[in-house]
Amino acid sequence: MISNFNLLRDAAVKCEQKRVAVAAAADVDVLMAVKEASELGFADFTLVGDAGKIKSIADELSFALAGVKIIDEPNDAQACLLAVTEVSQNRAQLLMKGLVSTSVILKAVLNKEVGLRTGKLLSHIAILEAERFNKLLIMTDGGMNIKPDLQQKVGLIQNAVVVANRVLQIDVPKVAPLCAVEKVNPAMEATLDAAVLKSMNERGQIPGCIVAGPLNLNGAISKEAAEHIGLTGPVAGQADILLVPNIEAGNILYKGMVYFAGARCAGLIVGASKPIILTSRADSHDAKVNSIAAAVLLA
Ligand code: COD
Repeated sequence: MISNFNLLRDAAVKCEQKRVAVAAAADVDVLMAVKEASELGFADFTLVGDAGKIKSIADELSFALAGVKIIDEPNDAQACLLAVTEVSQNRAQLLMKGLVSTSVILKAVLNKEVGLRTGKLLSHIAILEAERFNKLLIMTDGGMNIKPDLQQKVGLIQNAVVVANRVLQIDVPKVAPLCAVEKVNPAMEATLDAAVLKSMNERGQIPGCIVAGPLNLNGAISKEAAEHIGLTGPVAGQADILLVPNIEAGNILYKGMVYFAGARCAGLIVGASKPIILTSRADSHDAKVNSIAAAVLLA
């Protein structure tokens, strides 16, 4: 089991070398992350964006661009489509979001001609490392699916299980569909979905994991809290995957962990034919490098 980002980075270095296509790469923060990942030996890079700007930022960063391929395309939406095409034509094995809005790159990923659709649900995964926990937590979906229905929640769990298996090396992850309370309340839709997800898991409809719910956040991640509330079973207090009820809950939990608790993090989109490294401008340099490492392990 990979329990922290240092171990995760070590594992990424040992993986077979992959190439990452970066969409709209002309940005200092993005190129700093590319430089570090390239120096650490995680991957090679194809940078799509304004070539003049990319070269001048690289100069400022003393980044020699060794092994880097540049595709000149100053328009962001076009740069996303070209970067996606690099991946769909297998000239690169991973896609990374540069300085472009999330919805623009996601639309390129979903493009019917050149995109990376598989027929499966695409979803956002955050991996979080908080000082008080001696393991990495997976949280989904605070970045793509706005208000997932029950069927989409099944897809979110399935995508998260793949990340738990391949990136965190957890064979049978424990999944907590998060709610405000730990009992079914018909007025709270998330508790109804949680109970159904648990039942679907028990009947083999969501394999490869253990789902329990409804669970509140403390009941999901703290053994002491779970005991105090009287929650039993393998997931209570020990969840590996936190399934949030909607994008707002996920986004707030993610930013709360990072800003209040100083958590280290990584962000990915999964479910496409290849992993997508998706961090925002506000994410730290550490988060960007962690995300590249996590995607390399997933690929
Ligand atoms: N998985 C697979 N296919 C999808 C998904 C998905 N999650 N979402 C849409 N599709 C397919 C649909 O089946 C359809 O064929 C096509 O894509 C277009 O569907 P729409 O019209 O519902 O989707 P769009 O293009 O309007 O929006 C898709 C987005 C992902 C852009 C949208 O859901 C979105 O903006 N999500 C939030 C992204 C965001 O702002 N994140 C930032 C939070 S930090």
